[in-house]
This record gives sequence, C-alpha cells and structure tokens, in this order.
Amino acid sequence: MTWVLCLFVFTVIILTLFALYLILKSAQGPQEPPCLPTLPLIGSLLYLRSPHPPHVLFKELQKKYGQTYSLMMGSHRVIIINHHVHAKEVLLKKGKIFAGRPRTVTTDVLTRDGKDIAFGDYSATWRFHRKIVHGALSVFGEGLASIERIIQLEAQSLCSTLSEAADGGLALDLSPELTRAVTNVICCLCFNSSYCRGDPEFEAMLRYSQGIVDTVAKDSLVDIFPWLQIFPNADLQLLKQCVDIRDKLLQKKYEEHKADYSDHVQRDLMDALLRAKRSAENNNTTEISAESVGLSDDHLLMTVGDIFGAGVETTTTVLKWAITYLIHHPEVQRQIQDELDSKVGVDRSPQLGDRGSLPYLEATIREVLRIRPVAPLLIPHVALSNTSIGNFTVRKGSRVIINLWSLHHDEKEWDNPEIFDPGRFLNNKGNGLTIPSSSYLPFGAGVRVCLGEALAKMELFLFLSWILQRFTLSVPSSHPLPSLDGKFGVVLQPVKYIVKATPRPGWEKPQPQAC
Ligand code: STR
Repeated sequence: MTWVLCLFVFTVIILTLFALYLILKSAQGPQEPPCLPTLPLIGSLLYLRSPHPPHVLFKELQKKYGQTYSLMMGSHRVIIINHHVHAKEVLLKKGKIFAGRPRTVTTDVLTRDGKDIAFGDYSATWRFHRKIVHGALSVFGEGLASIERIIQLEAQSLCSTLSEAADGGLALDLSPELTRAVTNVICCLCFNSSYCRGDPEFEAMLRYSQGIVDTVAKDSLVDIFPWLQIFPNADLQLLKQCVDIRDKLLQKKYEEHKADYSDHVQRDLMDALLRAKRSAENNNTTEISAESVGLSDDHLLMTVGDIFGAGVETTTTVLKWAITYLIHHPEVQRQIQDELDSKVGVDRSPQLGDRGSLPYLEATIREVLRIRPVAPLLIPHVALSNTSIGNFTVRKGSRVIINLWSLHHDEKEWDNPEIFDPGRFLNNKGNGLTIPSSSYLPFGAGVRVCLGEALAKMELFLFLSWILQRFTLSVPSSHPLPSLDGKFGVVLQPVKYIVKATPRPGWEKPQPQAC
C-alpha cells in the first residue's frame, strides 16, 4: 500500500514540476531559434564540417534543428532560414529591419569598406546610391530596343564562334565564349565599348573575375576570424591582386568618361551615374544631395564594379547551367527547338517580342533558376534592431542567411525537386506560364532584390533562343555527361567541360563575325 502511495506522490511531484517548467517557459516569452552546439571562440565551427557545400549541409541540418535555427560563426550569431514563410518575413515584411549587411574582411577589400550596393550596409547613403543606380538602369531599360540590339549582336558573334568550331569538327569549352558575350553586353551598357576574341584586356578581366569569385564572401576563416589577417593568406593575397587589376581598369574607364562627359549626351550607364551625382551635387534645393550623403567617386566606381561583376558572373553562370541541363536532357532541348521552329521558323532570328510565344523556353529558364540558384545562400542579411522571425526572437546584429537552396528543393513545395522538369512551370494546357509554389525567389526579394533581373531575363532568353535555333548541344561521344554538382563560392558555378555544337538543318553556313 505504501509503495502505491509513494508512486502517487512521486508522479504528482513530477507532473507539478513539469507544469511549472512549462509555465516558466511560456512566461519567458518567445525563444531564440534552436542553436547548434557552440564552443568558446570558435562557435559552432566543429559541427559544420561536412563533405557537402554549405547550402546542402544547412538543408540537412533542418532535420535535427527545424526549419529555422541558429549557429555561431566565431562570435557572430547566424540564423539560417530554410522555409519560404520565414524567408519572406525577413525579405519583405521586415525588409528594412533586416536590410543590414555584415562587414567582412574579403568584402571590405572588394568594395573599399562597403561603398557598393550589394555588400554595403543599409544607410542614407546606401538608399540614395541605390536609387541613382535604379534610375540609371531603368533609363536603359526603357531603351529596350537598343539593349535588344546589343544582345543580338553578341548572340550572333557567339553563334559564329560555335559555327567555326563545328566546321573544324571541334568541341569547345563554352565558358569563355559565354563570358565574352555577356561581358560585352555589360561593357556596352556601362562603358559603351566591347571586346573582340583574344583582347588582352578581356583575358585579364576573365582572370581577375574568376579570382574574385573564388575568394570573396564564402565565409572563409578570415571572414569569421578577422585577426587571421595577420598571417600570410594565399586567398586574401589573390583577392587583393585581382581587385587591384579590376580597380585600375575601372579607374581608367572612369577618367575617360569624366574627360569627355557632356550634360547633353548620355552614352552609357557611367554617364547616367555621373550625371545623377553631379546634378545632386549642384542641386542645393533637394533634401538629400550627393555631398550630404557622402556619395564619393569611390561609391560610383564600386557600384560600376558591382554592376559589372554581378552582370557578368550571374548571367554567365545561369547560361552554363542551362546548357549543362540541356545536355543532360536532350528531350527538353528538342522540345524548345520544336517550339522555336513552329513560332519563329528559320527565316529570322528570335527577338524579345517572341517571349510570349515561347513558353516552354521561358519555363526551362525558370526551372534552371530553381534547380541551380546562382547564389544558393543569397548574401547574408543583418538585423538592424531587436526583432523576431515567426515566434523566435532575434537580437540586433544577428546575421540572417536565407537558404534559397532549401526553398527551391523543398519536397513539400515541389514534386521531385531534384528532377529537372520545365513542365512544372507550365499551366495545365501547356501553353502558358505559372509559378507553382511560393517557395521560389531566384532574384531574392524586397529592399535588396536584384537590380538586374530584367536585363538578365532578356539575355537568357535571347542567347538561349539564338543558340538552340541554330545548334544542338551535346558532349563529344567518348565524354561523360558534365557534373551537376557545381563549385560553391559567392556564385554556384558548374565545373568546366567541353561541348559539341551540331548545326541544325538550314543553319550549316557560318555567319559573319560581328566583332
Ligand atoms: C563577382 C566577381 C566580381 O568581379 C565582382 C563581384 C561584385 C558583385 C557580386 C559578384 C562579384 C558575384 C555575384 C553577386 C554580385 C552582387 C550580387 C550578386 C554576389 C563578387 C549575387 O547576389 C548573386
């Protein structure tokens, strides 16, 4: 009898304690997101060792810690978001609160301490700066016809290179060819100039750009522990060399533009930026002027560096992924070509006006951007004040990483997310486009949304339609299919391989070089 009483008393005590715990917990209010184990100084670093790239590891870690969790990178708290509801809260609903950027050693080297748009912290200067760039880009957006012409000329030159290679029975690495085409579009927009094949300045640009992509903003140790700078660091040294070369080139273009600048003609984006800066400087009546917000020459140069770097690396990377997936899926390639044959034919080349009548190609572009997002972790955000995400509290200064990879590969949102299927972006009839899930943000969203989305979409459409109208792409018969894994960095790039371009009937003749 006594033991039954004992058991009863014991159970009552346990239940009371448990109830007390629950009451106390709820009285404490919302909690911070669950955190990975953390050690002094190094934070959660030991628990982040993995053979997988960070976006894949962060997706995996959801299984143990939930969709939103945190970890410590050295002394910095980092919150990882893997679901679209929280991602949209950060980017859209609380966009301004989360509009900050962390300062890191590598991005400071690249951007003269954050004087650019992509990595610069949120401030009055930043807002003014972004407004100017947005305005300048839209002015060029309005001149759609001329952008279209510029892209078409580059597409033509690219197709000539493919024809020559096909004539000589050669397979070639498309990466430098695509980079040249995309670089020339940006060069034309920014500086009203372009490069021919083999131009030494262009070759230098290819090298420095790859050097930057390989070394900047990939949460390398020196970005986590800035004091490591005192030790020799090959990556940081390479980055500094590449940035030096880039800066000399940008400076040269800037000086040339300043020398023959006129208020009456606007040749390119650099002129547009110069004009906006000068008119803000001269205009004492506006509340904000370039002077008062400190928009220096450095800001202008770093912005052009951003537009240039972002414009080249992102679009080239998407084109490379598109071609990689098309080689893996000849049936998709064939379907795009059938669509091109029936809607455009062989008597003329595709133009932007055809976008509405080529839904399968557009769906393919969307699917490429889903399955291999250019920046799978976007660029980290920082909370500018104490706030919350869902039911979790977030302290001011916390870094927030949106794992776009998780959003785009969420099994609850996408059927077989690992499978490349452009059809998922088509309506039931197969003749119109849809976005089947809210878990899709290839260009980010909100205050920091990509400024080049419209330009990128035009380029992707024109380059791919021109190539596929004229060629069928494959790997040479003895070669394995290209890897779909990619190399993680500030952008997720496919690895190098060679491509055989077989001219389609009616397109065997090489066309004149545009350059
Ligand atoms: C690429 C290499 C280079 O020369 C300059 C830049 C600066 C802007 C970066 C760009 C980089 C990589 C892609 C970024 C872009 C700003 C926005 C874009 C990070 C490092 C993305 O968010 C994908």
